[in-house]
Amino acid sequence: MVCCAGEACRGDGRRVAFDFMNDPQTIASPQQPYACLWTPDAIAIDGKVDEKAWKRTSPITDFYVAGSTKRATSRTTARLLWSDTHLYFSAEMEDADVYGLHEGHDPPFGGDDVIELFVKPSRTDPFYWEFHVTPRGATRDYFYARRGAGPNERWIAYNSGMRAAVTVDGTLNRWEDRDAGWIAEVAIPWTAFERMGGRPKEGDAWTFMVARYDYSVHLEEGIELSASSILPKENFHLFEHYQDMGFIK
Ligand SMILES: [Ca+2]
Ligand SMILES: [Ca+2]
Repeated sequence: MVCCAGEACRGDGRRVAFDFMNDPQTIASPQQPYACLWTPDAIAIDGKVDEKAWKRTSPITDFYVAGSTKRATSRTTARLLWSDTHLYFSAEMEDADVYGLHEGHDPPFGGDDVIELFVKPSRTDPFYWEFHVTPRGATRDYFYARRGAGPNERWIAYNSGMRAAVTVDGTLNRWEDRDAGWIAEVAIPWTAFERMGGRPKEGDAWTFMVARYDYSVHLEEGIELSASSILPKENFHLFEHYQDMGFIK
């Protein structure tokens, strides 16, 4: 069956209409909305995407080189889930050269492999969020009150309370060999989104995009930027192109 913009298909084939937050004139993404499934079970944040709840989700596997319509070379499988307490995010990434130097929370940005989740609850309200995880387990979180209103340093001061765990299948920071990849598993408490009302209601629709920097000696250019939306430029802040996601119970 085909779902229209503003609807999501559930596993059982039912359509669920979304309530776009005070925003009837949504700039519709060409992508079908992602159905973000609810889970009553706690997710163990251990870098393993083996919970039953993860297996029930629909995987996000279409990733494009940023600024083009070309499919990404480095494959990514991302998933989203929600519960009463958290938004959960996971990404399983193929990566032949897993690399990351930074550690801890909110280290300076730059130079590491990184998986990024952008979340924008409304297409008309300017607020949006960005969450990072690197293969070394470094995390960053940003809240932007408005795009362009100052550098990232201004917005990284925000703390979401995110938790993340990573597993690496290969050898971190050893470029001479060939790695299989890495996995990031993330829990973001709904309090992180208090400025937009916190936890959504069933049937609400937000927007999101998953993005990635892959540095690799095995890639022709040495680096690949990819995203779960097609972006007209190499800029992950082009939120007009984020995908709708509906919160489904
Ligand atoms: Ca887990
Ligand atoms: Ca890499």
